[in-house]
Amino acid sequence: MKRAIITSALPYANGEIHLGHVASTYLPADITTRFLKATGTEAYYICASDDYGTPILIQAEKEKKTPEEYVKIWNKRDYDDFSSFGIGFDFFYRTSSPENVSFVQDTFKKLMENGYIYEQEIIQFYCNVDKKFLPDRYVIGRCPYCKAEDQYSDLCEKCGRVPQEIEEPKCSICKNPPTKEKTKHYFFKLKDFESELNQWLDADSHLQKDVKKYVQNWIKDGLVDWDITRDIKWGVPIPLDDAKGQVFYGWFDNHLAYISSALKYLEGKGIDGKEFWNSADIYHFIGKDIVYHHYLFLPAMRIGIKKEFKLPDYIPTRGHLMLQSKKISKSRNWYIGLKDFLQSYPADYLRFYLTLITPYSQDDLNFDWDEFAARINSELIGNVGNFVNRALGFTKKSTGGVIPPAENLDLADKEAQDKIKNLAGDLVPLMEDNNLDRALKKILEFSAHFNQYFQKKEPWKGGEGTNNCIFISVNAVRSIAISLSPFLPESSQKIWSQLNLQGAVSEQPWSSMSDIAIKEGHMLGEPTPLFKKVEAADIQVHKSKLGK
Ligand code: B3M
Ligand code: ZN
Repeated sequence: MKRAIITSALPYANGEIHLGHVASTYLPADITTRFLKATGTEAYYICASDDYGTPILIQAEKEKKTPEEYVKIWNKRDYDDFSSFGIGFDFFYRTSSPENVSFVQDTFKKLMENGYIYEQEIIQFYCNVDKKFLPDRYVIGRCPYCKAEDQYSDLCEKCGRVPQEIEEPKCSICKNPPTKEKTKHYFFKLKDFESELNQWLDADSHLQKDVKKYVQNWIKDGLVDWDITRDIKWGVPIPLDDAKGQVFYGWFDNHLAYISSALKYLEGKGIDGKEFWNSADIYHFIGKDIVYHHYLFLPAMRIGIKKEFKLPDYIPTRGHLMLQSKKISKSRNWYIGLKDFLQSYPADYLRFYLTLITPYSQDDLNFDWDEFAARINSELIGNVGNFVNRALGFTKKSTGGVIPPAENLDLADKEAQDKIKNLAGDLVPLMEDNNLDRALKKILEFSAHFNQYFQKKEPWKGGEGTNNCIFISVNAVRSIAISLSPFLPESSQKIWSQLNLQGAVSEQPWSSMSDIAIKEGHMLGEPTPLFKKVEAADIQVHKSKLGK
């Protein structure tokens, strides 16, 4: 049996999940996991909240909570929001788990034994009022490049650059100018891995070519070693006596939670986690902003511990979601929270629309309210919903829901049957190559074909081909249910129930969508409309809320 572990970038336990998060990462990972399960792969979808880092500590302090309390709230909220969106994690854990903490510390010790860690004194901002070092977001000031005021010392949000040295620095807590103090930090020798990283990038044929190319250009320009130390209290403690309470940088520990969480889950099931990991296909789904970390830092660390855990096979990388053609921004209220969205529309509407607009590439995508309404109304409801309801409703009306026999197929019937027989095979390469948008469009073509077939056959006239039309159409509805199951888990199960078929649609083998499995004499369930139209007036309201 084939095996797979699927992960998606770990959400910071620091604010709600919004549409930008799910489009590029969680949804494609979820669809892929469901597909792999349907094709008989022993696949597990593992995720966790990313609990450490200065922004989280600062926010917890502002809200007068301990960081532990603070991340616990977001861990639960994120998981709940994902679940209402139909994201079916097999396990959702946290980077602050005891298992991850010890896994990170062990990994560090191994890297040290293998000669990839060194110490170096650096100069760091220090606040004499708050009596602490001020890494990253603890310092604000003027961007030396674009001169924007009030930017963080580790990232200018205006121009997107990482300031070498911020101008007129201030402590972000008390606003006083910091001093500079010496501190000793541990560094990871990323530079040592240039040639091995190149080899791995060359050899892994599943990685996207364009991403590979720019990552290899970075390597050509020369990599710099990573400062993996932070002088704060919130993080994985550096397990050395002279580390003076320092912790690891969040990007040192977070991706190790892919492994530690998988081990925890697998071992809970009585599976040898390491053996499973090393015999599985490893997928890490990410957005393009964290390419550096996943194509360089993560594999280098795995190589550094002698590939005790194998490197990723797939790192599906997608672009950013724009909203009404503008960059998503929480502070300008130009964003849509996942929870809010799901209070207005079913999860499957969003899954449908986002899948259609999200290619397997670095291109940015755009959520547009009017386009959302148009595509739900015409493609989901007008095409799929219409065919399913027509085929099942007509059968119910004309035969009481009993499937009649098929005999003497004409050309159109045969062509229709061939479509059913080819569907699973047509979809497999698209799904395997991560072209989920194209796979969904194929299913829509299939449904459109059957709408036309039904229309041409005019079964309501009760002519000769009526029984064949019913028989084949109902079987096509079954194929649609199975093929849509990874994309639209809720709606496909509804279709399945209306067909009165046993078990869950998600448990059906992928290839079985191409069987003519509904036989003469089968009795249908109760056909009811699957979807409700998206109203233009509501869309106006949603649009008017943005930016306010
Ligand atoms: N927590 C979120 C981000 O930068 C970050 C991902 C961690 S993946 C190991 O998108
Ligand atoms: Zn700037």
